[in-house]
Amino acid sequence: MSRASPNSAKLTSRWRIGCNMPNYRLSYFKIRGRAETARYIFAYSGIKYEENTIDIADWPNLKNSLIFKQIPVLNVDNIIINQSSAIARYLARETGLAGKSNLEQARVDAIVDTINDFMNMFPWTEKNQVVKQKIMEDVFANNIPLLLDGLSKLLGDQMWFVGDSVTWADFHWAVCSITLTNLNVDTLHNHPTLLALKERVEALPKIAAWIEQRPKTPL
Ligand SMILES: N[C@@H](CCC(=O)N[C@@H](CS)C(=O)NCC(=O)O)C(=O)O
Repeated sequence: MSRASPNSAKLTSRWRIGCNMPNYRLSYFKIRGRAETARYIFAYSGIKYEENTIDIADWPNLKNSLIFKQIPVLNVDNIIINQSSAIARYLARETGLAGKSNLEQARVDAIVDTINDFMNMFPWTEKNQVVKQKIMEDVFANNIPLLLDGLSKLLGDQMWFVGDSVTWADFHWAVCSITLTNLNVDTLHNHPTLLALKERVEALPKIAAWIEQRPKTPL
């Protein structure tokens, strides 16, 4: 991969002086899933990385080699980082998207963790389709309204969830809300400000370019 300088004004000093840029390799399946927020950060900041798409046939071999047997993992100059939130948070800190103070960062983290709590309620790996459908409907009826009402309150009439500029919490919401609306087209009907935030993120030119070029997958 070429090692072009990242072009966001918010990058940390290491990036601004353009030296010692790590080699990044992101390993995940060919889905948005738990890697997409990190991909948005890469796209927005212009940092080059290698996308290591894991074919399902190759997964058992790679799985054996991983300490915690799960992906995504991010290889940073041969150091392996697991956990999608840790990966995205690290990239966000590196690129000025984590929040501008410790307090802002705590608010950003709380939003991401809350979204994840709710996304993890869905029975993603349930094999029985009847059971799966039943639980999905249950989560949409009984849990997702709490998430959406809460996020709407936090957003209020602001442009972004935290502070006066975009953070990875906004990216994470934009990513997860695609999955929510794919599962249930009515999800955002009563939450226009959350829909507008998703669209604001997707209209950022570098995010729009990434969305245009990424593989079209259901998840
Ligand atoms: N908490 C972890 C969960 C990772 C996870 O569940 N990964 C799934 C794919 S989304 C996986 O590796 N599944 C394959 C398997 O467990 O064999 C994270 O957020 O990274």
